[in-house]
Amino acid sequence: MENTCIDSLILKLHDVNAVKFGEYKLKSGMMTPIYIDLRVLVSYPSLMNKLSSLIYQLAQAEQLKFDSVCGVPYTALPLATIICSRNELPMLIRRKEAKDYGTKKMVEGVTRQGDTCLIIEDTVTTGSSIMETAEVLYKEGLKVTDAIVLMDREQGGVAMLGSEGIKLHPVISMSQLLSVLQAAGRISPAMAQSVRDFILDNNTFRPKAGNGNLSPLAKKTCKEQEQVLSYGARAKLSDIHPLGSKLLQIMEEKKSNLCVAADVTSCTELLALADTLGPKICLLKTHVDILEDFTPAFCNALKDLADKHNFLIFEDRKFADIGSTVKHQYEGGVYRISSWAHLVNAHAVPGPGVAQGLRAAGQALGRACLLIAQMSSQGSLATGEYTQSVLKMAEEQSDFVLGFICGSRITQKPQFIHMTPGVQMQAGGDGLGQQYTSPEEVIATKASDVIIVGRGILGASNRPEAAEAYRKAGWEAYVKRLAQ
Ligand code: S5P
Repeated sequence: MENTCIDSLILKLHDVNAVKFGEYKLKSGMMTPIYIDLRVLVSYPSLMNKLSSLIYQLAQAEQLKFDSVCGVPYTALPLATIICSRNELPMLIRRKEAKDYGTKKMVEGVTRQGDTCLIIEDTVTTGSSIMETAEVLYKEGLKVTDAIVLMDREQGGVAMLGSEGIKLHPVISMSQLLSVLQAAGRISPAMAQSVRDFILDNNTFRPKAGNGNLSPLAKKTCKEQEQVLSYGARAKLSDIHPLGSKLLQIMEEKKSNLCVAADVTSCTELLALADTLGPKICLLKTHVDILEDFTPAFCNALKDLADKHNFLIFEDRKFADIGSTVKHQYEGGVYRISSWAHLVNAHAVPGPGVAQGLRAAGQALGRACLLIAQMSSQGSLATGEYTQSVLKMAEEQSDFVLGFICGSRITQKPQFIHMTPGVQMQAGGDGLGQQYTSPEEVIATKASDVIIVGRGILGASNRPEAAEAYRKAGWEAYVKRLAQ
């Protein structure tokens, strides 16, 4: 392919504002100095034709073998249409939503078991959109070996798709785009460098791993995977949730990443626990519905202790209903959870509406929620693709979701706080499905941020002493992780 031809198309893309520089907020909430929006192409037919030709030329130059072509909806759909129409290639259309009548097909067009389909995409960051389309095609019995992308942001998409058996062929790379625009005087060397730094710092690919039920996504030590930031540094990130920032500050100040699971059944015992363990913890987790003598006065007393000892309150309610219902459950009923709990958590099973419902009641009060991405119990169904979908849901609602309940770090984005239950000094279980991992393993190896400990402390003859041992172990593991 002629480089000069690509160079002039890059300039043209800049002319039509398909590539913009400045401060843009991505869906994830992350700020980016470069924004690529190829949706505008439909208004520039001649540019569209040229780019489609380039894509097809690349398929030929790479001698790709395929029986049909599918564009990732929606932006790449017209590109695929032009390529298929011009070169008389069979095309497939992937539906984003199944029809609720008739065939309920997710793919339109003729599919034959074992055929190979070439995927076309406009821009790739993580590679997840191509993967989603590939998964729909796999369900139809098709194979996907290659994909072509017009613009690769070089943030890990090639590696991620490669690890899933799909070779990604970029027409234009981020590096090429930056050097052409810089050479043409469209952007300053400083701007080009700031974008390069951003791209380097925000590589999204993490190799998959599989050491046990709770760590399918992060097996390598965290240093190999991420630039490890201290809790204090993360508290100051521009895109962090204010409550996340507050929690990280508390952790840094109190040198504690310990959340105690105060699973006792009397208010008096719980308040006594909060008072004695308060100085050692960053977070106190409650199950308010197991209290036998709950009164609204208890909530006020707990709030006072949270202020006195500088910890946050996390009601482990695990909401799991439609938005409207969880809103009522959160702000109403006997417990009026939103009035006293800084944090709550939710299952992602109902879809994004669950966080929307909680946000509707909690955001104005400065509250936030955690999504349950993985569970510590044996045979948990929250693994693999489910966990990935939870991550996506959190990224889309990062103004209210500040982190996860999980077994190991599931994203390198430092604004998300990872909290891990099922923690005891000794490995083992409780005979009812709970599985325990040590503080060291959870923080230093699985790169989580907070250890949640219940019976490891509650079952000890001296609870404050046990809490101090867990605080120390969790903190030392964190210091070790920073130093790795
Ligand atoms: O996957 C999970 C999620 C949670 S929130 N596994 C858990 O054990 N939990 C909670 O953490 C559980 O409800 C309990 O309150 C605490 C663990 O308590 P422990 O006594 O087993 O340490």
